[in-house]
Amino acid sequence: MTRAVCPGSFDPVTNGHLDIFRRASALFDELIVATGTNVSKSRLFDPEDRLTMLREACAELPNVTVMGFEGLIVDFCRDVGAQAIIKGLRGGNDYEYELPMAQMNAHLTGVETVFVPTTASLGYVSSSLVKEVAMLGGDVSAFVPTAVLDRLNAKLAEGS
Ligand code: COD
Repeated sequence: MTRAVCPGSFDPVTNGHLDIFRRASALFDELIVATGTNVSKSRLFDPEDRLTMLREACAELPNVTVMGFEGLIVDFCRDVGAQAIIKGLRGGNDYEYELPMAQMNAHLTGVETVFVPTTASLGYVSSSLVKEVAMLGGDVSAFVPTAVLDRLNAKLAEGS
């Protein structure tokens, strides 16, 4: 049984993330999408909302489960018996950011990181840009699943 974990903030999950889930889930028997906290980023959605949106977005992917995690990702991988961490790469900046984390995680427990290149048409999509464009009144419907769009609009309406 091969099992991988795809971790992220997913604040919120985008079509770029979903594309990585779909493609990575074809490579492993089971894929666990794990939402955690990136301490260097401020967040819009609380962990429960991010979990709900991820579960709705992944409902059609039969071998994907969604979980939350706290603490080190390597400890979570050990707890769930995952052999690999999946990370999507959009370009050089992602690589520079992800490579030392992959090396640190390998050093800590030996878990391998598998990099999946973005689909070219989704390479410019990020949670941060989606939030910024939506906050300033732009249309982000092409970049997020419907479940996210509704919550994003509701969240922004709360703040206005
Ligand atoms: N196409 C392809 N991939 C994409 C796209 C896209 N359009 N958009 C984003 N991605 C990829 C990102 O490159 C990343 O690999 C993944 O999707 C998740 O992205 P985000 O932005 O939701 O998540 P991050 O980068 O904020 O998540 C960081 C973690 C929470 C995974 C990280 O901070 C972590 O592991 N924290 C736990 C604490 C820990 O173990 N720290 C030590 C690490 S060595």
